[in-house]
Amino acid sequence: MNEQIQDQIMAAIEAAKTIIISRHKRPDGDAVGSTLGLFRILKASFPEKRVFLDNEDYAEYTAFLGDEGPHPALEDYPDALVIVIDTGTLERISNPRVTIAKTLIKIDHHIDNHPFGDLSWVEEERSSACEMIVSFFMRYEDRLKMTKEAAEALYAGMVTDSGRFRYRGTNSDTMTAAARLLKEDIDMERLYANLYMDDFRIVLFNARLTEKIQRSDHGVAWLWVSKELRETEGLSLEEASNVVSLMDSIRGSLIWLAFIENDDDSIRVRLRSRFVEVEALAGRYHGGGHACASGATVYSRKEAMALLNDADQLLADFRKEHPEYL
Ligand SMILES: [Mn+2]
Repeated sequence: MNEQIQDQIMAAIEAAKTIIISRHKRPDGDAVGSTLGLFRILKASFPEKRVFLDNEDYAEYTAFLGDEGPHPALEDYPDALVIVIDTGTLERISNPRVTIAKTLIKIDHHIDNHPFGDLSWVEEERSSACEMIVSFFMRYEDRLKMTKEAAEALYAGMVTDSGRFRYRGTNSDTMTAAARLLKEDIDMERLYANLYMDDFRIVLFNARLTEKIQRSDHGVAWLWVSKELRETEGLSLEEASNVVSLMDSIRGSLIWLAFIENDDDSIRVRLRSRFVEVEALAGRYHGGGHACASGATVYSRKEAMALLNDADQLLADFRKEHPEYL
């Protein structure tokens, strides 16, 4: 099934004159890496084709991966093949023009509650969308060209989405794909320095915020970042959202949540977990994602506390069944 879809995607790529690649809003390392990686592979493999990236936003912390090239014109769309990577729903795509494309392809590893596209290749168990792009490349290696710059972008996405190869979904396919990329002589020291260093002000902020972590009755760890706090600390939304990782190593806290007040009145919720799955919970609060890493949105403090309460109940139920998990 997946092989057949990949063959169809490869045929569509080979037939297209114009290819446009898009990803989700507020892109993470995987969204940037997978789109930039495929973009560079296709540019190197098919110099005669017009290949573009087209997105309305980008991520500061992956800017070191390099230039995304010029945007296509609106007139390019009706004849174009558009490939959307790492994006579960149409609404999350950082490019509203995708719907006027001649052909739309979805390549993704999020839970597929909202299918879209003329062709859709979704593997929910994959550790990253970048891993899918690399395995796609390896399947057609006789017809495609890898470059060092493409490999760097793809490796960055694999590393970040798998939590440096720690999260669920990391398996022998992941390592095979990573091993293939390492043949391209990636500068690993530079890559990790760019991905994982924090400014000193962020380190100090994290130290202060760590003291503010709260835990619910059954151990759900949570943090609240108000709009006011973001402003006094001079934090971007992206920086504020990263506080979720401060809670990822607390014994007994199998679920952890960060609430980040947006500029409007909505509140972004980042849900993370180990062993117990939180995707269905996120789904009840305008969200979704992966089994153990999801996002949601709530619109009041009250709704946020309802979500927290549901998470607490979920963890209580899970603990009854699985007291052995730490
Ligand atoms: Mn991803």
